[in-house]
Amino acid sequence: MSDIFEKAELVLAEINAQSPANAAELEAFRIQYLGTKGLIKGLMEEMRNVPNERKRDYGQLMNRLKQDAETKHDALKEVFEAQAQNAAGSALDLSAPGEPVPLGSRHPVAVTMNRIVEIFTRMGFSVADGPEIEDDWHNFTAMNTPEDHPARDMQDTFYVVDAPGMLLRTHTSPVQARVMENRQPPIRIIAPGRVYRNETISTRSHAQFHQVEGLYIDEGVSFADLKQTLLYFAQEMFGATKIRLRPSFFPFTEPSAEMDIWLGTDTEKNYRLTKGTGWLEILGCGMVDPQVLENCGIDSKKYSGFAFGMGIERQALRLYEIGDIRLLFENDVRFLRQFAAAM
Ligand code: 2NL
Repeated sequence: MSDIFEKAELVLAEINAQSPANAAELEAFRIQYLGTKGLIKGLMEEMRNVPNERKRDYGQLMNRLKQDAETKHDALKEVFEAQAQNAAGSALDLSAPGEPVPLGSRHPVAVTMNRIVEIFTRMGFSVADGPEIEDDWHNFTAMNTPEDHPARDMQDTFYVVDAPGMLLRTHTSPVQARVMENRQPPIRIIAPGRVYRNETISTRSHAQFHQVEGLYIDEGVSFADLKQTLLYFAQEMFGATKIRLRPSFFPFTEPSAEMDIWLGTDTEKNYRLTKGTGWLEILGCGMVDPQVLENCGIDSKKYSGFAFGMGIERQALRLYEIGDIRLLFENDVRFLRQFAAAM
């Protein structure tokens, strides 16, 4: 009886040695081994001649034969089908010219904001972010602008009807207030973002614009640190060689100043831009009022700091010589496309 086992073993070895090279050879393989008149079927029929005590072993051998043949067949079938599909695909003309993908461009306000952010991050500032819908405390009160303060008139905003005390932030200071509340100095952050004003009084002004504010708090931070930091910024951003600080007022800084950069009057453009003075106003700044530090949980006896803020739209107009601020918000692609080269 062992000759039937031998024969089956031989067929098994044969199956494993086969490697059909294409679909036709694979079909021949299937008919030869797995077909209804195939070798495996024939071997199965021999089962009745196998003695009872060896039927189990024979059955197992049959299972292996069937499994090996089927596994090989199914795997190769997949390969040949994929090959056939690829061959059909090559009817595509791969040398045909591609369809151009229209590239967008960054908005000039975003480009300007990124440049400002990049200069300050180089000096070790990190970027802070926060909500645009703020509460009264972070936007006004913590910033030394209580309910009856006249500065609130200049920063009138939009209020959330259903949530008393909630409003659209008028500057990014509340972002910095939140950072101060949450960690101790040294703090060196810039807060870029969108801010809002209710300026329905004048149709020429805008209810929405962008701002970058900066804050540096540590032991012994002085007005000299403010001057040198902002001079470096003026050099990097505008190639300016000189800055000028004029006394000013903000509720959240003391002393406060407006910073001008020196452009000179050599070119007609600079003459016009500086109204014949050679100086151009860029930003507001000052030493953080000790009361603001205390409001945000920072010991004003131990720490001091400086802060500054600037509107982005104005700087973008200057940087790209755009004549009218409204162009920035009309979203006319013929205008916006011109900044595709800027980053
Ligand atoms: C401007 C002037 C300024 C600040 C913003 C500030 C923030 C904190 C504390 C103290 Cl958390 N000050 N910000 C200071 C001075 C000026 O902005 O003209 N912005 C458009």
